[in-house]
Amino acid sequence: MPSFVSPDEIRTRFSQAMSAMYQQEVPQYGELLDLVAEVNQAVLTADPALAEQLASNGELERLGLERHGAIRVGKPDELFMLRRLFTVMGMSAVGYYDLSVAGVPVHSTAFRPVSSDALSRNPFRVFTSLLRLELIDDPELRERAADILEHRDIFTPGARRLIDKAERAGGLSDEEADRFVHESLETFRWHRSATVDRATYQVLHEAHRLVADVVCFKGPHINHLTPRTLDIDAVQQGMPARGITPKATIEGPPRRRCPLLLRQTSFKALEEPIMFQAPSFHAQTSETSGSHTARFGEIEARGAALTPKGRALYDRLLEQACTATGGDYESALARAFEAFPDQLETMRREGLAYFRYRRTDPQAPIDPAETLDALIARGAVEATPLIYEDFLPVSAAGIFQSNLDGDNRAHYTANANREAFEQALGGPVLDEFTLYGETEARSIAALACAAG
Ligand code: OOG
Ligand code: NI
Repeated sequence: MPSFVSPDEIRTRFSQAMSAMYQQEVPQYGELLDLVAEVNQAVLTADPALAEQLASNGELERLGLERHGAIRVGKPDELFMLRRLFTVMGMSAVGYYDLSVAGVPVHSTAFRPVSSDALSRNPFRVFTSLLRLELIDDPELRERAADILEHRDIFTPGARRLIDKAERAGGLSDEEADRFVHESLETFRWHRSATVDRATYQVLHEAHRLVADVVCFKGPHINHLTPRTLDIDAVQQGMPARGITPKATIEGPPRRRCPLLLRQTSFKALEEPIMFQAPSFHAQTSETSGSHTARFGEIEARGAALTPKGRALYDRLLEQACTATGGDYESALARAFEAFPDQLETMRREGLAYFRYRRTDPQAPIDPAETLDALIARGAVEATPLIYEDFLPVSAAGIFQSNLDGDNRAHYTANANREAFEQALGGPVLDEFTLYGETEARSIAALACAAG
């Protein structure tokens, strides 16, 4: 047997290489990392119990690692190839997100590790969006965009060869894995020169800023990376003092004793200099220098994964906060979420969140007749919430929107097209609820097994 590097290890090498590249490309992101590290350190110092808990779960060493990044691609076969590329790193497509409802002409999935083991080794995910050219009204422009995309290949020949190799052989050697990381990184790199002239960029930009971002460049530059923070409110407040402009509000649920799902915030995308291709003879201007706004930095804080019932309640309360009139958004959000139980045991008993069940003393016998609730009540079994590993469409739309001018908000009739997305992907996306449900069920099965 040849010895292969594990997909988890390849993912770790890849996310580290990506982080180094992005810090070089976007210095403000390095500044954000610095701030996050400072805030995390302050939280750990102030809360030794938390520090101990993170240390005992082996989470302390990984605290500074990126949790996710995002890219946007333009054509179905790019998404198809990405699925193959991410498979080499042990990442599968989980979830379907329709962002057309929020005026963003894309639909998306998250490539991420799936098993608890793989997630704990390295949780790196990539939120991946596919442009929906069919949502552009002007047929001529649509065709023009499709034609430009047709002429690009976002993957290097080396990356394609190594992906083939990994599929055929079932893995990559140490040296191949390094080359794979190096070659794959090229797909995510920023290119200062657009593949089109200024006039073309401008019409696409007018159709929608995202269309220009996806269509006019050689590749789908990574548009942000996101570390984990132990106090997202503190980082949000600390950004301006470091010359970083945060988006107006934190997306997701409010601050709570028992954190829910995902809270995230970002700094506004930077205006970066780019070069256009020389225009054709008839162009009105021959100016080739310009600027483009796409890349930013984000932070996240994760909490409990909710069941469909809990999620429905979350969605309803969020909607309530968004449509509330009078007062500021933060207080409306806090008020709305008073209706969501903020005690783990209540959340568990009401079936609002998923949990992992563990015996507190693996030696103590369990009576098979005893119910799970009784075991928990007498402290023989402990229930800890599963952490949410996915994304939230309303939050994602908020992150997208914070980087689009107010006037760039398009109105599409909501029309999810999961079928077309999965066809491009080359297979179905996994269902997040099923994954959490299975993890919970496995932990219960282990208890049943212990009880004979
Ligand atoms: C992706 C925005 C969504 C998140 O964390 O929800 C996102 C993008 O701007 O391409 O990254
Ligand atoms: Ni993000």
